[in-house]
Amino acid sequence: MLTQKVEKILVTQIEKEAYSSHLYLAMASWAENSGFEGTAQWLYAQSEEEHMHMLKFVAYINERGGKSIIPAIKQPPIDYADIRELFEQVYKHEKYISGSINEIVGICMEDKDYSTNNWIQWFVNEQIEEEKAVKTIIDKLNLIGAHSLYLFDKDIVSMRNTGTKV
Ligand code: OFO
Repeated sequence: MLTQKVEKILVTQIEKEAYSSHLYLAMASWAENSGFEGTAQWLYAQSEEEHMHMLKFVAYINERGGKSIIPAIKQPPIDYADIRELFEQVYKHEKYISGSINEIVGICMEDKDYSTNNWIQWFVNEQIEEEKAVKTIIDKLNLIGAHSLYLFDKDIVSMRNTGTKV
């Protein structure tokens, strides 16, 4: 059984994961319309992954006797100045999500909910991987000039195709 505090923070996370999926979907659409097909593919895949994260929270809360609430999702930004700004926003968002996951760990410890603490560790590790992947992309962008963006975009596709965690 979940404590009230643990249930409340897990339900809040459903909305955050749903928004992540929505945000990356909007970014994918922007990238597609801006000619960055590889980046669009990467972002569509990220959006699906975030949707799966949301479902994990829904299932876990219900399994543990809580009540999952499916929230309204706010409108993500429509436009970006350029591809660099887009990835900076992804990085900022992932760091924000890592902070939320850490808060969940904190509440689990306070309420001595060691089962949920154990369950949430998957997300702790996932966030390390996601932050690392986005940081790698930003590092690549910082190394190249504008004329090389086409090659960069192809490189992002290969990151997905070779199974590099993104
Ligand atoms: Fe960005 O990964 Fe969900 O939690």
